Amino acid sequence: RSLVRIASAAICTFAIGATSAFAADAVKLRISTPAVESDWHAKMLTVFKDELAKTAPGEFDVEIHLNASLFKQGTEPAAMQRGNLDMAMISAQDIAKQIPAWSVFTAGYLIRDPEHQKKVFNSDIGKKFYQMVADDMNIEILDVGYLGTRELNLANDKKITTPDDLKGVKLRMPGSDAWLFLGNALGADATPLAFGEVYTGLQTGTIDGQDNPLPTVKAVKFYEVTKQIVLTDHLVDAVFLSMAKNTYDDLSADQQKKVKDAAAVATAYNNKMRIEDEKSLIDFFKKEGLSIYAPDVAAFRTKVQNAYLESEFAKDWPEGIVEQINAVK
Ligand code: KDO
Repeated sequence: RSLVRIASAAICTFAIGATSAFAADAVKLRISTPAVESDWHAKMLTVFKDELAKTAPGEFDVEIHLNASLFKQGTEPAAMQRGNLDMAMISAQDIAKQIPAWSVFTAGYLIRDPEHQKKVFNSDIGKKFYQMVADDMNIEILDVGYLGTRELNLANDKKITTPDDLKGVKLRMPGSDAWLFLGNALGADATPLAFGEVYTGLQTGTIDGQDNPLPTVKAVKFYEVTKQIVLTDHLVDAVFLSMAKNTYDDLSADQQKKVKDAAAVATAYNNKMRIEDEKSLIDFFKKEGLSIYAPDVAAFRTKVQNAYLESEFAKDWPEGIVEQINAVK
């Protein structure tokens, strides 16, 4: 009898041990982003986490760090490369710092709309460019998400119609060459500032304006400290939900599939919500007292496209890439 008792106690201990060992074995996925909680791409990370909890219960421990609380904006790729971070939503501008060919996706007025964006990255073009990131940066892109179409958002109400009207306007851009080039190409004086400092910068007047997609202007409440939105539509922007390749390569084939599937569910959610929001937000901003201007988009497009084609960036673009991107229908 006592032997049976000892045996069952041992089984019990083994069972408890097995359960806790399983939990400790869950793959920790720490994600860092500058996004604020109410923005769609932050919510998309919760969708990713919830989806994995459903499809691979107990296998992943997803930790989401918002507001750049873990890593500064733009330092996420290096953090993943050093093995300090598992996941992030990186930008083409981040990637272009290490892979110059990627600067083609930082060019204003190239990607036409969210559907074109999705098609381009799902095509052979996307495959080739994702492979460069895997090979040269040791980062696996899981999927592309639509960050929105960037518009100008200025603190004063001096009407902006053409690039000339932006002369001398201190336009905040995220801090990298590719971003600053875009701000200057629009006709403004581009000023680098981290995302988390933009609200105060607008409030105190250290900057005259910023550019972001409308859902972000709402989520961060930039409308409280600005007076106008200029619908330039200058960049159909993307975020690439990515994983350190070392983390990705350590997963089983089944886990890799589940991670990619969860990323697809998450980006689909983000894209749907963001596109819906972009349609309805103009009224919201009008009610908040902002002027909404429809500028001479053709004038902005011509100036910006010429600036890119004549730029140093374009020298690093693969032969014929602009035509190939334009041809994706
Ligand atoms: C921004 O700093 O304006 C930007 O929109 C740039 C994007 O690449 C991305 O980093 C985004 O901020 C953050 O995710 C915050 O929304």
